[in-house]
Amino acid sequence: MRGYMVATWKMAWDGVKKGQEVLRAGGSVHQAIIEAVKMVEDDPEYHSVGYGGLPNYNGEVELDAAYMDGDTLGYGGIMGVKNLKNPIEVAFDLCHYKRNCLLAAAGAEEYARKKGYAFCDMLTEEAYLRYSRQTKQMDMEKLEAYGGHDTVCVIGKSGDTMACGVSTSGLFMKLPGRVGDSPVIGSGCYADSEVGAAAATGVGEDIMKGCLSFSVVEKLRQGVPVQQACETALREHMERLGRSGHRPGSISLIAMDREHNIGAATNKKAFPFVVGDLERNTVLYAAVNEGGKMSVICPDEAWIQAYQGD
Ligand code: SD4
Repeated sequence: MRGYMVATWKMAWDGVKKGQEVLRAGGSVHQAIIEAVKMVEDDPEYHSVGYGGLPNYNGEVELDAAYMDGDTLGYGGIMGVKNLKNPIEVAFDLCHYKRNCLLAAAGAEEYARKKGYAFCDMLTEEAYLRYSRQTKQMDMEKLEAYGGHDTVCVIGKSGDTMACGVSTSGLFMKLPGRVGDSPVIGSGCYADSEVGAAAATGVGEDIMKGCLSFSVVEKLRQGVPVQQACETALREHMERLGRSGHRPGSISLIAMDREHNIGAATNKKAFPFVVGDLERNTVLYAAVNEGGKMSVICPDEAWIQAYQGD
């Protein structure tokens, strides 16, 4: 498949549609990506991004985000930030700087306040109820952060410019201060307009061990076709983790090359992703993994109805 935008999970559908409208109206690829991510951040229905994100062990929503401009290789990221309405805006802001482009916790919040970004209470009643039910059953000694994943990652291309934005509340019940792959350059995302862009969602600790987004982009640089680049990067990483005796959690990848070709791979059974295609349609696809053999399908209505995730 080929497209102008590709984004992780079914939840990105409305955002990709909005991003396409921005492009159609003459907006930049950066505006399109930011609008797409913000739609997911603002929607309380989605429990691992922005408002309504599930909290950490202390009941606080801690947010991570990143943005990479593939023309300049400018990279901005924030991590462990509380009560910031749209983390992606601040990550994008920071990608224009040569220094101080990755900010954590209080420092990132101070920067966002000074620049006038909106703050609000990001913990919804529903997220708090889920947290309360969970804490009753939990023993700190046995703490294992929730293994599901739904980070929103959006890659876009317009003209020759490629870019990528990522936003997440990380893993449910994570330890306070825990940071995953999402804001870490080359792990959660990477974009180089000369070559292509890639992004990852899943268990950050496992993704970071392979710097997986950078790994996919480097394969593109070597001339590997984009679908093969995603599959090979993931398979090699899984094999390496296997040799180390580590059993990784779920990992999924999306990528786009500079000819607008799109690839995706997952170690889950299925991983839905959304493409804003060259004919301006918004299309849901899924990478399906049957015993290590990957295929990309265009799911039918029954598949979509049966799908339980975000
Ligand atoms: C993380 N990669 O913090 C993120 C998790 C994720 O939905 O994808 N969450 O490790």
